[in-house]
Amino acid sequence: MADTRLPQEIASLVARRLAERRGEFAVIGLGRSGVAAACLLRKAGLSVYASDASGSDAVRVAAAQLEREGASVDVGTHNLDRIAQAEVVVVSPGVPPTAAPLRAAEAAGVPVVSEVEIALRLAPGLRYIAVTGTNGKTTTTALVGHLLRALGHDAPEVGNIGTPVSELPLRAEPPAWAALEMSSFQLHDTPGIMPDVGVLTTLSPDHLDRYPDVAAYYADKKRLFANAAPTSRWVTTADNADVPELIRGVPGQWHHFSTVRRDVDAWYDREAGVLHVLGAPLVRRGDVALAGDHNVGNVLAAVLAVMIADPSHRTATARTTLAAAVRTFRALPHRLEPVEDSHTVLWLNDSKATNVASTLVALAGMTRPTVVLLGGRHKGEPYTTLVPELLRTARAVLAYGAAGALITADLEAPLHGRVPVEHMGDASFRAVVQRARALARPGDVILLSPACSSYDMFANYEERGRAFAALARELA
Ligand code: UMA
Repeated sequence: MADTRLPQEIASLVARRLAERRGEFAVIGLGRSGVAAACLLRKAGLSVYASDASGSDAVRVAAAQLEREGASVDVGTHNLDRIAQAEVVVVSPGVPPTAAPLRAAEAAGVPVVSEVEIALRLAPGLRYIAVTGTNGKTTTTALVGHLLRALGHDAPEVGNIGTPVSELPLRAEPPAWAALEMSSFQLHDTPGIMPDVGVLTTLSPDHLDRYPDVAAYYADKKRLFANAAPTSRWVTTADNADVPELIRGVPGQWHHFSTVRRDVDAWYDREAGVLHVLGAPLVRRGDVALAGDHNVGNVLAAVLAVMIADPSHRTATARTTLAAAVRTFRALPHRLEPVEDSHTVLWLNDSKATNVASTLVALAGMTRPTVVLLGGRHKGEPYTTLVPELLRTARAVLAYGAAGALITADLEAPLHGRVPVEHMGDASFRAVVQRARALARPGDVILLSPACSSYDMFANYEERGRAFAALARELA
């Protein structure tokens, strides 16, 4: 039974319970989010019961830390009765809504919120630009943080990008601003979100291993606008077919960016090679050190968001500062990151491409024959949408890991033998990369852009990307 209360009701109920400081807060999951939330709640003087279904070494280390902070902790189990009696449940984003502790909380009418919600309530003065979207949100968030810092703000990047928001109020000098990346999982449980500017980068199917359908995933993305008002400021793309429907009727001042249209607030003059924002040229495309049109979109989105966030960000001096900052921004690791470029083969680590749409963007950017590594844990989307780009650019496809058979089944027939698809069976990641090396010819690209999560072989996409980079250096 889902919680039928309005987001505003849940947010104010949680705020009240935080202020009252009675009863117990139950934290579910002892990953980065859970640990940070539990520490913050303890520092705020609240009682905490934290639990994790796993008994892994990492969880035990986290549990020991939280016990030192005065929390009561269970490892390897959730005490459902205790959770049902909690004042508030704080859930980690990786815990699915169907998990037993969440069902117990809902059945008992206990409000369930994210670590982000707790942090925002306990950092009331924080100004933040929140970024969501299927792809581009991490790079856009990193750009927003980079630009805000260039303007002289202490503005860390937090949220899905890696650092829990709950770490901010614990700092000796909490920052005034933050660049906040929000995943759909986090938005699901952050009813009080009210950013200075909210950014929606792109929309396409993802996470179908967790959501029953695309509509449910999009509904969580829409929660960015849960507290929209006429004074809200929003930035989104004009280039996506699904965005207009999602934002229809959402109040606020809307600003659009585009890499194809010119009738918007931030646009790309492709012929002249110049990015324009709010009525004036900002920076030359050649001075932006990021590959691909999608990154032009990310830059336009980030600059637009930062400029509309505050009038002082729109002065002539600020504009010059922002342009200079765009020029010094570099690609993030695991996002089309060149990791080796010797002996005429270029190795690109795009391990962050954990969905089909993201891999499609990577393939569209390829200008050389490419040996493509696809695989990992399947997330529910068909791989057939990759066919046209694979036909255009792929020398071969290596389908590996748990999803290898599904990928092969989806691609083999439509590629008609014009692009060989090799199913790697239960080969190790090393064997897969070795095979890619053997297939690549001088001038080729070897691209790891898996379109799947990494969890069949690795702890996370970063570990997968590092393994690929190490093998690239060894084998090149
Ligand atoms: N767990 C339980 N009970 C359950 C299910 C899980 O106790 O029923 C436990 C697991 O055993 C584990 C913990 O919950 O110990 C996992 O928590 P988590 O997966 O939420 O991991 P965190 O370390 O808290 O990381 C989360 C985000 N992870 C996910 O959304 C899956 C991180 O995003 C984020 O950086 C971090 O919070 C800080 O905000 C990662 C991610 O993969 C990068 N995000 C997805 C994406 O980008 O596609 C959404």
